[in-house]
Amino acid sequence: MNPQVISTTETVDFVFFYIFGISAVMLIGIAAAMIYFVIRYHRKRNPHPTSDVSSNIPLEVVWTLIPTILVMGMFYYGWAGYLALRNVPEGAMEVKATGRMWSWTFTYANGKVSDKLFVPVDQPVRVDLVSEDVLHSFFIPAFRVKRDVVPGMENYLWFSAPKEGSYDIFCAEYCGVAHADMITTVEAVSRHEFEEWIREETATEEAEEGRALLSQYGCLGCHSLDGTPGVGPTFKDLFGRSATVLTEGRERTITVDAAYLKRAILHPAADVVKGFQPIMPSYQGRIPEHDLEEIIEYFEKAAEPGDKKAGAGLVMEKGCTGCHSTDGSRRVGPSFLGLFGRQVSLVREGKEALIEADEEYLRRAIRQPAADLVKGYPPVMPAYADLSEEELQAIIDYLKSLR
Ligand code: HEC
Ligand code: HEC
Ligand SMILES: [Cu+2]
Repeated sequence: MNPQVISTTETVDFVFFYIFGISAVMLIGIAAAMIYFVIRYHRKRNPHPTSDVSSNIPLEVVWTLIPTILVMGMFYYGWAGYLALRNVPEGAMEVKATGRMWSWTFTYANGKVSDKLFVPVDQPVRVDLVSEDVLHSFFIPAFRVKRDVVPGMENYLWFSAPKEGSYDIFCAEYCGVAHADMITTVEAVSRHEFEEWIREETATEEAEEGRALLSQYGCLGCHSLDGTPGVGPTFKDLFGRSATVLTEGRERTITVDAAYLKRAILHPAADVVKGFQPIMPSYQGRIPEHDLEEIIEYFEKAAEPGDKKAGAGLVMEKGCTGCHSTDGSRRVGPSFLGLFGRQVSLVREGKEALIEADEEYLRRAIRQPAADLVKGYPPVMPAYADLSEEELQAIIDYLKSLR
């Protein structure tokens, strides 16, 4: 059996139907013979035992040989199938699956992390299985693969998705109260789509490109990024701020949005920011549409605090979303939605207390979850002592943004 050609689904299904088929034939054959004998040799028909057969060598050889061949056949196909499941085809893509109470995350070769397993179709994928806490089991029913995920042990499985689509992934080893929530999917997409997805830039890379364009077009000679005054207004906190501009000699107040930015870059003389000289050159015809869009996007993105974006990624990577929803629904833990500033009933050293969820409280709830317990919830949150200070801050900023 060549695992390059035969998928895990075909391998397992073949062995299953082979053994099932033999079992069915045996069941029917034995039951039929038994019923026939019961009737044929019923005492009423044969009041006196007549047979005195003591042995029949050919018969004994037949009933030993046939079952032996059948059972060895089951063994052969079972073993060949097992090898096919354990021998990962050459050129398989490697992904690390991390299981924890109660979520899965996937880490790809380039460092990208996701909560669904993205794979190209017809590509063998080797999944290395890692547990951060207890025993889990990684199970993709559609591909007939299931393997325990054991803390401290290296384990793996492989599969190849034959068609584009979404295939369930379960945890198949009871691992605590929210075990049933350890569900995610394999997202099998075309190779082209996968390449795009895996290369999708992180926020930092996008920001770097935006800055590179600003420098390429010479904008940074007159505009600063960090708030220092220059010939032109600073780009710091540009998007969304209000500015007083002179339009045809008349003063008006505008809010910086995409349309305004476009006008400011292509026709700087149309609106001149108050307090500045009208010396900005027009970039009409000098910036390709594509670059212009990217610059505007850069300004838009720069308006969102970077920590918020990083925080959203972190709560997925660290597995917080396995226990906390961001949409207000109750999971194992309270929802993150509207948490900041909420009144929280706590059990602290056995006594109840009502406090407001401020930054200090969030920090403690993440670093030392056992210190204060939110009333009505089990004490199952792990302590995240290894989060760096920046990571913690990014998570807190993100939580604050979930109003
Ligand atoms: C020669 C200096 C100079 C260069 C080069 C320059 N600008 Fe300007 N820019 C200015 C000045 C001065 C103003 C304020 C007067 C005005 O509105 O025209 C301004 C205004 C702006 C504004 C409006 C800002 C606000 O606060 O409302 C935007 C946006 C802007 N520039 C973007 C750019 C971009 C993008 C580039 C590069 C593609 C660029 N500028 C290149 C001098 C410059
Ligand atoms: C294993 C499930 C689990 C995981 C994983 C988990 N938590 Fe929790 N968390 C809980 C439970 C249960 C509570 C409520 C009981 C308590 O206070 O410990 C809670 C409480 C909290 C609270 C206080 C909530 C409130 O309403 O006052 C915060 C904040 C919090 N978690 C943040 C996090 C962050 C951030 C992460 C990821 C770094 C995380 N949690 C991971 C289960 C979890
Ligand atoms: Cu599990």
